[in-house]
Amino acid sequence: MTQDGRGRVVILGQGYVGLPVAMRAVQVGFDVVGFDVAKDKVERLRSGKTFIDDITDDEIASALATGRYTATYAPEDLAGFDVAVISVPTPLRDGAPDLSYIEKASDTLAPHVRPGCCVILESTTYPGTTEEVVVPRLEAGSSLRAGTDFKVGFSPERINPGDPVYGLQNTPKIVSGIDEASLDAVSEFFAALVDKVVPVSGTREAELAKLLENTFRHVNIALVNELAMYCDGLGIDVWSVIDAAASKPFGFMKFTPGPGVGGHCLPIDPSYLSWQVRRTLGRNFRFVEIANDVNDHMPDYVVTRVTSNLNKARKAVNGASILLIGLAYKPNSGDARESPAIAVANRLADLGANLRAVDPLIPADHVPAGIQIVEGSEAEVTDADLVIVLTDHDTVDWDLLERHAGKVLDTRNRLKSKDVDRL
Ligand code: SAJ
Repeated sequence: MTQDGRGRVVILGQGYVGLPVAMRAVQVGFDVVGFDVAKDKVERLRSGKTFIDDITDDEIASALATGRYTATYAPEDLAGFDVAVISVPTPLRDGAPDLSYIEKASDTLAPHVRPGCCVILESTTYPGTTEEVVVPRLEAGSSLRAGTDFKVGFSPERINPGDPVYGLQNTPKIVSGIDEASLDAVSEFFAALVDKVVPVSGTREAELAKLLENTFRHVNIALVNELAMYCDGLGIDVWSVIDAAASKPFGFMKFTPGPGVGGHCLPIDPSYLSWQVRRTLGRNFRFVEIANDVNDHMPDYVVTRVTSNLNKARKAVNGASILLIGLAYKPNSGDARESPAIAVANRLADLGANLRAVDPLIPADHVPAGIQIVEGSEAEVTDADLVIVLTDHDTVDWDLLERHAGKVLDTRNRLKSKDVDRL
């Protein structure tokens, strides 16, 4: 126990979820071990260097300076913990949940589980994972009984990278346990870190609440994406329709069409839910299936709009000089994971287009081969046969594009000129 008795916390996974939890736990007085299997990440942390947008070098250096933050890739450093938090990736593999990271983390942690400790899973996963996957591994590796000897719970992450308003501390935190004592332990831990905890009745309810949050977004984005395709055929301005509907102060939440759905959450989380329903009940979760179909189709739809746009100028996609504005999956982020903009770029490259892209945020190693990153200069815009707005970073010179709106396909409704072609 540390001098103020907060206790010893180990956090498995020091990425965009685990690192903010580690930093906050140090801030409030815990003795924290940040464990990650990526040795390069651990070395960077040990040298006080960040690798995620939301945590600065200074925050890491301050944590190190307290003497209560240790970054490590050595499993033996997990020994003696009071609270363990598992914040590791849960990707899809061939359309099915890949729990290998959770399994590995549970097996690594298990030998260090001791009487009275508490293990909390944060990774987004399907209902049942905590009790059917994590608990058995912790019990097997420790010869202790969950509930009787140690506590276990689930508390979904709600870290929103780059969000200027909501961070770990001011976002309500759902907490759950395999039993009352576990719920109390999980609740007590996170109550020390965040402004508001939200206890729920069981770990499955907490696991499913997280999936509902993001499935809700995925389905509603698909709704407006499908509406956009039909509005184009009907000659109706879908953006005006959505803005008008959004004037309703209740019973409506605004979502906007785009080139598809990217990121580390929406393309993945809903499929964890539909996979669980299919595996357990043999049923298709139709809303998720339809949303996946619609959102996955948007890059193809954008390419059909590019083709018809060039055809009006009697040009083919093959050989056309196309300037892409934005490659990341969402504005003001450099994250390219599952980016629909890159899906569009790859399709256009396959059709023989000459592609250049303006994206000051995306790391060079995330730019697909064959696409040249350029400055958004006047020359680049005037030389292009077509400019496509795919991700509307604030740093783009939008006035310049307004002046050349006649050659722009805007998938984000960022330009206001009547000459622009928009989804
Ligand atoms: N998108 C649209 N239309 C919309 C909203 C989003 O096409 O109306 C696209 C985005 O361009 C992006 C994708 O969907 O490609 C996902 O966008 P997102 O705004 O959902 O951002 P994410 O993927 O970073 O989602 C995260 C989630 N946060 C967590 O899971 C902790 C989500 O719950 C948040 O609501 C979201 O951030 C947010 O609000 O920024």
